[in-house]
Amino acid sequence: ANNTVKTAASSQTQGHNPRRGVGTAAMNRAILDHLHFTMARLPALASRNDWYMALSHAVRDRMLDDWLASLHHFRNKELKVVSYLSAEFLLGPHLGNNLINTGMWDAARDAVESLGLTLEDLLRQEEEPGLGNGGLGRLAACYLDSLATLRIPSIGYGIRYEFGIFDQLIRDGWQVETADKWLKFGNPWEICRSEIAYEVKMGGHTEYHHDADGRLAIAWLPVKVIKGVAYDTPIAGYRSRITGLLRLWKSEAVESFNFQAFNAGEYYHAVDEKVVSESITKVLYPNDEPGVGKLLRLAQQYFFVSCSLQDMIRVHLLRSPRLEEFDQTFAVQMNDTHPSLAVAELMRLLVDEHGLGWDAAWKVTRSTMAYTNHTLLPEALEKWPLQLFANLLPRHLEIVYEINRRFLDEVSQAYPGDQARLARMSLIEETGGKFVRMANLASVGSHAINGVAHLHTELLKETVLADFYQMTPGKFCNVTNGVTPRRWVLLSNPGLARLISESIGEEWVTAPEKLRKLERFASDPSFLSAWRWVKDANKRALAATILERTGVTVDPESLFDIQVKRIHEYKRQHLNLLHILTLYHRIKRDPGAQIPPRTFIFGGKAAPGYFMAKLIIKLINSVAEVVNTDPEVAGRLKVVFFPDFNVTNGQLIYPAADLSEQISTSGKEASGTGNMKFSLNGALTIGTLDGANVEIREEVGEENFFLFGLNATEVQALKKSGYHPGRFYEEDGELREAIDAVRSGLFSHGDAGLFQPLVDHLLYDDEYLALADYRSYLECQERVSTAFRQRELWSVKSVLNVARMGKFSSDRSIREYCEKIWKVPIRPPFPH
Ligand code: GPW
Repeated sequence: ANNTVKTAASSQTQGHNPRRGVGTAAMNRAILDHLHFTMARLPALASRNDWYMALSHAVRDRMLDDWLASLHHFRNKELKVVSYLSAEFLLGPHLGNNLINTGMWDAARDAVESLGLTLEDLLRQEEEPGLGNGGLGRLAACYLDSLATLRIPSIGYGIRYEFGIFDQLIRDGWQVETADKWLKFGNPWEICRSEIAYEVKMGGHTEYHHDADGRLAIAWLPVKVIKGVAYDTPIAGYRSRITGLLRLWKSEAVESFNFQAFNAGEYYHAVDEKVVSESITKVLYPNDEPGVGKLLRLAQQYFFVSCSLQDMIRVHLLRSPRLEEFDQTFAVQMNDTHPSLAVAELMRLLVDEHGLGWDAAWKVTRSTMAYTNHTLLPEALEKWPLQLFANLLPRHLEIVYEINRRFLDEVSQAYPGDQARLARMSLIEETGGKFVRMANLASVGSHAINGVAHLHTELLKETVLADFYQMTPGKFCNVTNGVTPRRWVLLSNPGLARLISESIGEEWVTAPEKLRKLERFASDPSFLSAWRWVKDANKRALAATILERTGVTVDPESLFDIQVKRIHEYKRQHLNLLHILTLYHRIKRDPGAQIPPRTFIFGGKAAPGYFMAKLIIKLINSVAEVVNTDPEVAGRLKVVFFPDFNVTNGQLIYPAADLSEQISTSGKEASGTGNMKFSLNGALTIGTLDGANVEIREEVGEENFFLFGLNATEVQALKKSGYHPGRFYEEDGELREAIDAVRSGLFSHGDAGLFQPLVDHLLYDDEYLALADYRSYLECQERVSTAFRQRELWSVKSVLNVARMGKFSSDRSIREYCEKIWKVPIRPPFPH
C-alpha cells in the first residue's frame, strides 16, 4: 500500500522466499524451534498443548509462501475476487485439514513420532473454532475449501467471535450451555493485521447542507464510532498451491474517539466505552433460524459488513480509481440475509463517501451483489423493527427508503393498481408494527438470487419470493449445496479413503465423479468385505467414544441409526423417538420379537431459548435411561445422546453410520448437508422428499434410498384441508401406545406433567406432521431392518451410494456459482 517502505528487498514482488523444508527432518527441527522461540518452553517441560502449538506454527510457516503469492492475486486486474460475506464460518479444527491439503501429513506424523509423541494426540488438542451454528456456517467453510482448491481468488469475510457456539453439557438429561473459550490457549492459525482497520459509525442522526459548490451534502453524525481490526486465517486448497483468505473482524474501541477527554474524571468513562465497543464481537448468537430482534445482533451485522466493504473498496482502489468498475474487482455473495445491510452500506459508501451519483452507485451495487436464501420457514425471515433500525442506522434507513421508493415505482408500473402486491414487495412491512424486511432488501439489491437445492429453489419461487420471481424471473437460479470431500472423507474417514484410492486411484478427491468407477467393485466379494471392515472399524471407534462420554455400552455389530443436526421440531427428532418407542413396546408385548439390534444415536444443540427443542433432548435421554436398562430389551435397542455435536465430533460420527436419518417435514429443510456427509461415507438414507434428499435419491438410485412420508405438495394439501393430528392418534394403536407412554410418566419417574407440553403440541397442533408421517416411517424402518439382515446386499447399496455421490462435492457447487452468478472463469486444475 501507500506506506510500503522501499528497501532493496521490496523490489522483488515475490518477496523473501526461503526454502522451508517439508521433509521429516526439517519438520522436526521446525517444531523444536517453535517450542523454543514461540512457546518459550524446554522440551522436558512442554505440555501437549505446547507441542500442538509448535507443530501448528511449523505448519503455518510452510503455508506462508503460497499464501503470500495468493494475496498477490488481489492486485491483479485480470482476476475477479469472490467475496463471501457470512456471519458464520464453522471451520472445524485446522491442523489435520491443513496437513491433508498441503500434503504434509506424513512428514508431520513422522516428525512428531521422532519426538516421542503421536500426531493423533496433538490433533486432539485443538479447540475447534465454532464460529457458526450449523449447516449455514459449515457450508461457508466447505465453500472456502473449494474456492482455494479451485484456485479462485477469494476472501471470506466474517466476525471473529470471542465466544463461538456454546459447548453443550448434558446434566440429568437436560442441555446445559457453557461458554466456548476457543481462544483460551491462543490461536496459532490467525494473524492479527493491526494496520488493516476501519472505523464503523453507529447511531446518531443525519444532517443536510449545501457544500461550496452548492451541492447537497449529507453528514451522518453518529453517537458512537467503533474500530474493526482484521484477523486473517489462511485456507489451504487441496494440493492447489493456492491459499484462500478468511478475514474476520474484531471490534475495538477507537482510541481518538474514546480517549479524547483523557483526564481523571473521564478515564473510567472511556474504559467503559472500550468495554461496550469490544462487546460487538464478543459472542455468536446461538439461535438457528427463528429470528431475534436484538440490537447487538444488528450491530454485529452492520459492523462486519461495513468493515468488509471498506476493505474491498481499498483493494479496488489499488487496481483502479473508478468505483463504477467495482463489480469487475469483486463478486459479493451474501450468505442469507445476515449480511444484507451490504446493499445499503455499499450505496452509502459509494454515494456519501466517494461521491458517485445514485444511479451509477445503484448499477454497480446490483451487479456486484448476489443473495443466497437458506430457508422457507416464514418465522426465520429476518426483519428488523423499524425504530431499532432507525436508532442504530439512521442514514441507512434513508437509503432503504430511497431504494424502496424507486423500486415501488417500478412495481406499480409493472402491475398498475395492484396495491396488495406493492405492500408485499415493499422493503418496509407496515401491517402490525413497522419492520425492515431484509430478504426484500437483499433481493432488490442483487442481480442473482439462489436457493440451495432444486426443490427449495422451486418452492422459493412459488412462496416466499414469488412476487420477486414473477417480476424478475431471470434473477433466480438454483445452486444445490455440496460438502468438501477433503474434510468429510479424506480427513474424517482415512480407512475408506485408502480403500477407494487403492481401487480407483486418487483423482476422486478433486474429481468426485470418478467415484463412479467404484460401481464395478460392488460385485466383488473381497472388496465388499474390505468395505465392511472399514465401516466396522469406524463403528468400534465411535462405540469406544460413546462409552467414554456417556457411559453407555453399544454393540458395534448392531445397526447404527444416526440423527445428528440441530434440534428443531421441523427436523422431527421426535418422529425418530416415536419409532424407538414403538419398537420398545413390541419387545415388551412379545419379548421374543425378532428385532435386529439397533443403536439409535442422536446429537445436536438446541437454541438456549427454544423450550420445545430442549424438552426433546430431555425426552431422548429419558427414553434412553429406560430402554437401555430394561433387562427384557436384552441389548436389542440402545439409545444414545452424544453430547456437544460439533465439527470435531461429526468427523467421528458420520463415518460410523449405517443409517442416516433425514426425516424433516417435506418442504421445510432447505437443503441439508449432513445428508450428503453420511451418504458420502457409505450410510444409507431414510428420508423424506425434502431439500437435497430429492437429488441424493435421484443420484444413488431409488432402490438404494429408503423413502417415506408425504411430499411437499401433499403436505400443503393436508394443511389446507385441515389437519387433525388427533385422528391419527385415535386410529393407530401403536402410535397411541407410544404417545400414551410419554404422557403416563413412564420416562419421567412418574412425573406425568414433564412432557405434557410436547404431547399436547403433537396432539393438538403438530405443525410438522409427525403423526401424519408416523405409519409410513414405521413401515419404511421395517424395510431398513429387513435390508440390514442381508449384509452383503446392504454393502452393495452402501458402495453404490458412495460411487454416485460425486455431484455433492462443494467443488461442483462452487463451479456453478462461478458460472451462473459470479461470472468468474474456472481455471484449469493445478497440474500435480
Ligand atoms: F435461517 N440454515 C442454517 F436460513 O443452518 F438462515 N441456519 C440458518 O440460520 C438458516 C439456514 C437460515 C441451513 C438450512 O436449514 C439447511 O437446510 C441448509 O442445508 C443450510 O442452511 C445450508 O444451506
